[in-house]
Amino acid sequence: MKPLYDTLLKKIQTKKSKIGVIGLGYVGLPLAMLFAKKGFLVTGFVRDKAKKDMLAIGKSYIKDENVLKDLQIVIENKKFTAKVTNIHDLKKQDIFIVCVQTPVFENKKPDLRDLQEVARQLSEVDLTGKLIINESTVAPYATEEILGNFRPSYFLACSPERVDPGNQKKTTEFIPKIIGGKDKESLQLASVLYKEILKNDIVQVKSMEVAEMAKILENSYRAVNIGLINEFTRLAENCGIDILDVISAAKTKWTFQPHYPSIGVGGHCIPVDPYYILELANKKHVSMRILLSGLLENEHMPEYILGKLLSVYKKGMKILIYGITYKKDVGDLRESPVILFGNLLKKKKIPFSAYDPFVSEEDVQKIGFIPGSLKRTDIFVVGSGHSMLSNDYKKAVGKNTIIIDGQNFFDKKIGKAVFGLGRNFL
Ligand code: SAJ
Repeated sequence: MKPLYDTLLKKIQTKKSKIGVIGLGYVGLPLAMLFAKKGFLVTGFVRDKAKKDMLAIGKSYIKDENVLKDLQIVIENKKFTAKVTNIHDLKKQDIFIVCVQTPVFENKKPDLRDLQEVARQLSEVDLTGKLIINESTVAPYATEEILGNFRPSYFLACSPERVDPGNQKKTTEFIPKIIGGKDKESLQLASVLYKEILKNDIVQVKSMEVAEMAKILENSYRAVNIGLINEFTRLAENCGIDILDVISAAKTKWTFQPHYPSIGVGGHCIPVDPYYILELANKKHVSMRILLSGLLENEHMPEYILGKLLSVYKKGMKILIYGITYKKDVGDLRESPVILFGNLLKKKKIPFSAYDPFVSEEDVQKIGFIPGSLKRTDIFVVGSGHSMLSNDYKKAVGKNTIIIDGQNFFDKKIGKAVFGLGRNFL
């Protein structure tokens, strides 16, 4: 493998290596931009022709200022092309960075279809001397199982994505990069490649499995700690103790990392990735009760908020849900707990409308909700704590409006009363 290694290493060091980024979502697109901005020739592969066409004219479907800016640069310098995935263009690449989604099915089992489809496509490419890097989140051993059986000699590494969507400060280039290799050469090649674009540490680990497990540990840690605070919130509420006072007191200890209660845990990572490790634990007959209870606690939060609403709701009252995305100031609906909450209302045949400054009326309709507007309402539900809410609420909240604050956005009484999580202002 040495000559193949030397050839690819040289190509990387002279920026002659052609990079194919497979999957151009929140992870793949910013990454493709970084490599293209650095002078590498990058081809971004998507399944959807509409996305390819948008990118070709410098328009981005990812609402991220940095990406939009970079897209103009890399189109001008002709370092980036978007393609609908095809074998002909895949064959031209020296390096493949796989950034496809790895969701779960309704039954919470891992859905690896996109990754398996990539493996099928790559099996038609002569991979001799090429490098594959898996950035998609998977359980330990999945990278090897799905991408490790091609012939003949190629290089394989795993470097799970750690993007924080919407975080304009900790963007891709500033996030420490964990890398595990199938062998020493693969690890070295991937490290040299990422060093070309990243401003933060490269964290080399002993194996791809360490990298795979570290990513899921990160997310599981967050899920369980959010679950713990949600559990404390239910008790605090029962005791008439303000949970935010408790958290701000606890966080004076350096060993306590604060997490906050909310209407629920959404996004493509925290509520999803831990199920990948639970699947592996099941196979290995290892019980992981703490992790599972944390996930279930979080999944219960939309119902908990519903209970609050039902305690004040009277037939005929107008309900407006403000914010349906999974996270503040991010226009992403994936696994949004607010959508779960809205569907609970629908199941009870309680009419409501939904408004989100980051979501078009058409997209609100697409998820089966009635688009709302910032007009006086009887019940105002805070679904996502968007910054714009500090102004927007004034148009919808009158002196008799009851607020169900699913994000503890308000810290004083407004309208008739505020029912928050572990705190009320009556
Ligand atoms: N949430 C709470 N309480 C909290 C924190 C979050 O209820 O204390 C809820 C949020 O409302 C949201 C969900 O959890 O619905 C996820 O929140 P998040 O801030 O973790 O948002 P993500 O999914 O964008 O987090 C990403 C994750 N990155 C990857 O998995 C690659 C996560 O691991 C990171 O910790 C996070 O970015 C980050 O802060 O970097």
